[in-house]
Amino acid sequence: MILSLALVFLLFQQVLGATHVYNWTTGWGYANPDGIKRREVVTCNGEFPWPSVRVTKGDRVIINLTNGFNDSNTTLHVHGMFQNGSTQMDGPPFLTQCPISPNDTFTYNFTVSDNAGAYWYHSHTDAQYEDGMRGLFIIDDGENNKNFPYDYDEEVLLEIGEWYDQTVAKLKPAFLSLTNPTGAEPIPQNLLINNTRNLTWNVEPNKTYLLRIVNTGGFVSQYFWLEDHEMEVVEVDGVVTEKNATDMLYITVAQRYSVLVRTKDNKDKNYAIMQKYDDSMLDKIPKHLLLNQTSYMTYDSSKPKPEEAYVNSLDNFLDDFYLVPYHKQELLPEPDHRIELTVAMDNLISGKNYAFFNNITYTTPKVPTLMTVLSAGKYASNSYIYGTNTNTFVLKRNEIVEIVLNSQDTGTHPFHLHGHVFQTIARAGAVDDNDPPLPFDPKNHTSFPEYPMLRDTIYVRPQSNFVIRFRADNPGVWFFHCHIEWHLIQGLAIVLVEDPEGIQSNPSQYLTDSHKRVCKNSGVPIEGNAAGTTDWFNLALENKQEKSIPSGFTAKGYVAFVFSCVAGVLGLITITIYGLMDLQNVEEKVIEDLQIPATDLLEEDDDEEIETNQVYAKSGKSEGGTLEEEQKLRDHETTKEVSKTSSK
Ligand SMILES: *[C@@H]1O[C@H](CO)[C@@H](O)[C@H](O)[C@H]1NC(C)=O
Ligand SMILES: *[C@@H]1O[C@H](CO)[C@@H](O)[C@H](O)[C@H]1NC(C)=O
Ligand SMILES: *[C@@H]1O[C@H](CO)[C@@H](O)[C@H](O)[C@H]1NC(C)=O
Ligand SMILES: *[C@@H]1O[C@H](CO)[C@@H](O)[C@H](O)[C@H]1NC(C)=O
Ligand SMILES: *[C@@H]1O[C@H](CO)[C@@H](O)[C@H](O)[C@H]1NC(C)=O
Ligand SMILES: *[C@@H]1O[C@H](CO)[C@@H](O)[C@H](O)[C@H]1NC(C)=O
Ligand SMILES: *[C@@H]1O[C@H](CO)[C@@H](O)[C@H](O)[C@H]1NC(C)=O
Ligand SMILES: *[C@@H]1O[C@H](CO)[C@@H](O)[C@H](O)[C@H]1NC(C)=O
Ligand SMILES: *[C@@H]1O[C@H](CO)[C@@H](O)[C@H](O)[C@H]1NC(C)=O
Ligand SMILES: *[C@@H]1O[C@H](CO)[C@@H](O)[C@H](O)[C@H]1NC(C)=O
Ligand SMILES: *[C@@H]1O[C@H](CO)[C@@H](O)[C@H](O)[C@H]1NC(C)=O
Ligand SMILES: *[C@@H]1O[C@H](CO)[C@@H](O)[C@H](O)[C@H]1NC(C)=O
Ligand SMILES: [Cu+2]
Repeated sequence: MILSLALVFLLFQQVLGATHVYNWTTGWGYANPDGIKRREVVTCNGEFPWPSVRVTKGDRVIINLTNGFNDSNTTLHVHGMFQNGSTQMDGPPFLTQCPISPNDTFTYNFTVSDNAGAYWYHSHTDAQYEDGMRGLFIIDDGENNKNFPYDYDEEVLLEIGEWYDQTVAKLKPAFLSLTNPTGAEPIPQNLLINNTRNLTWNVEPNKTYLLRIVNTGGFVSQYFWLEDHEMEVVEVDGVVTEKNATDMLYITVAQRYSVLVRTKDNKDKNYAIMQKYDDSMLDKIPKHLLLNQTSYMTYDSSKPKPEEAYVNSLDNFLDDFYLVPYHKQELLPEPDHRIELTVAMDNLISGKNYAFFNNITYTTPKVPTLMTVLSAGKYASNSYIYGTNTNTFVLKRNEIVEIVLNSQDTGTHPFHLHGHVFQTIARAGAVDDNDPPLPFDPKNHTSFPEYPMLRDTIYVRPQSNFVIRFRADNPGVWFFHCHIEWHLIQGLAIVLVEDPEGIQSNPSQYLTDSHKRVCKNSGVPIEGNAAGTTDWFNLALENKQEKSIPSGFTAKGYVAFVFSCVAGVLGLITITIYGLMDLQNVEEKVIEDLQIPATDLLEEDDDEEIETNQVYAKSGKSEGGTLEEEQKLRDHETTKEVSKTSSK
């Protein structure tokens, strides 16, 4: 009797799914993942790294996230989770919830209904995950992953990423500042593997491993290869694929690859696991940066460790565009709704470098967008109420949406869509820095794949384009953004309000008590438009981006000017004045006031990126301020900002 009751219970559990509860409190501690420098890291219940989560498809997950920081807000996002019927649990602040204030707790509560495979979770606030607030989130498809279509003997997780020797709190003020006019991203000191380096993976011969590789970094893509071992790709971003064998992967941040690795039939030697920076993403390559990181695939620990494994070319990595999903899905039909996005990076009046989709740098609304949807009634389908500076697009239920992304930037960017996987139907090659950007031409493109690859994070090549499609069948408020944390800070994001009526009519995605309390504690209203008012079409008080640089004054010229001013306090005051005044002829006025030869100011740089040093050198020449003086000033600026942040 007891046995049968237990059986019934087990059966019940399997049908309904288990519930997993995690009580996590954030905090600061110390760790030394790269073995070079002990530094402050974000801890989970006092520990680092954050735990791996493993659940089975159909299970419920409850994460009570308590903000244990003294001076920062926080939030948590499970990357790739569809959150179907639970958009309010997705995590991004000002989209689906309010920022969680220090000492407050938010309860994430959702069922893992349609996802399986390798996922991860991370803070969606202020690049906190670069400081360690991230972990793996693995979902079995059925008990012991029994519904996964390929055989393997053992599953092994591998988290890769990058690491800075300083916290984001230190790096960010210097990054988003007038002293970094080209927006050069901070360069990570090391690549990590499982939150360490020089890792040993003990393998047994004659076995098939399912190796799940997850890039939880916030900036650089990595080349990944195993010496003399082929990898058969079987899953990307939680989408099972037809097998495709390769010797090398190219993994952007936020992407996941699961591969089958067949080990040798003997234990004669050990082999290298290699990670390499995509150094084309770095503005400059520091002399001592270790570009190739070696770890060890060890068959026999008594045998010597392998040396670094070289390859002749990095060009032969698997091009994920050609992967075919195992559960084939035909090319979606011509779109009902096409969204064209142009990516650019440029300076605004302060001289800081921002990122733009269609000239807009994402600026948070005063009311989280989901709460605008829930409180706006019939106006929810009018995109205007979500603000003019949030790049919000309203999608109709079940329409086919196509996003055409044209990048004018010379870097590679990984873009991520929340709430969906999308079909990648076109992606063009990289365009050389000296040539003009190549926008997608709907009248001239290679034929779309019959069964396009599906995933949730995809890169665009330098100055190039991609086209993705999906069906708007998941009511919710979803971010589409660059997953380079620095670029998200710079505003490279849009918001999709998908099927607002569908959101309003499903009580399972209404605000919980936890939402309401968190909003109250952070002083954020839970109803109204982007400007925080229920006078729905009045956006007078919405948050806006800074002004543009006055026309006629080129960004580079402005930046050069700013640099020539940085030499002295007088210069800073001047900038403030110019920033505040709506000048018609700022250029002439500046030249007049400062008596600088116009050629020095407006000299257009042929290189797309001016290296910070060059700018310093140039301004040093034109305005007589010495390099050292400027360096001192910059250091002073940085330290000031930092101490301000940490004493808050
Ligand atoms: C989480 O905390 C609640 C109380 O806040 C407690 O009842 C529960 O047992 C805890 N769960 C775990 C898994 O720690
Ligand atoms: C890895 O090896 C390098 C070079 O030998 C060493 O400097 C570093 O401390 C090691 N890191 C770890 C985490 O073991
Ligand atoms: C955490 O989750 C549990 C579910 O086990 C819930 O009962 C409890 O109220 C939550 N605790 C907090 C502090 O929110
Ligand atoms: C936390 O969020 C609230 C609401 O947006 C904001 O007023 C406050 O400045 C934030 N705190 C920090 C430390 O960023
Ligand atoms: C934190 O919150 C708890 C209750 O949730 C309260 O008892 C405590 O006083 C708070 N601490 C601070 C420092 O605000
Ligand atoms: C989680 O959500 C379910 C379904 O809405 C609800 O029954 C349950 O009480 C919630 N649990 C917590 C801890 O909020
Ligand atoms: C990497 O870390 C994960 C999570 O802690 C662990 O399950 C896995 O076994 C580690 N991989 C290797 C190769 O050690
Ligand atoms: C691996 O399998 C082959 C044949 O299947 C066998 O000959 C060999 O001994 C095995 N190697 C080891 C180390 O077990
Ligand atoms: C890194 O690896 C690549 C590919 O094997 C090789 O061409 C390059 O020389 C290596 N660089 C260094 C610094 O070891
Ligand atoms: C495997 O990838 C190559 C390109 O890397 C592609 O040409 C081929 O069609 C793919 N095959 C399958 C079955 O995915
Ligand atoms: C962005 O601004 C440029 C220059 O002001 C203009 O030509 C272009 O049409 C704008 N693009 C969009 C999508 O608004
Ligand atoms: C079509 O695109 C290709 C590749 O970008 C280009 O070489 C060709 O000139 C284009 N043809 C037309 C008619 O625009
Ligand atoms: Cu980017």
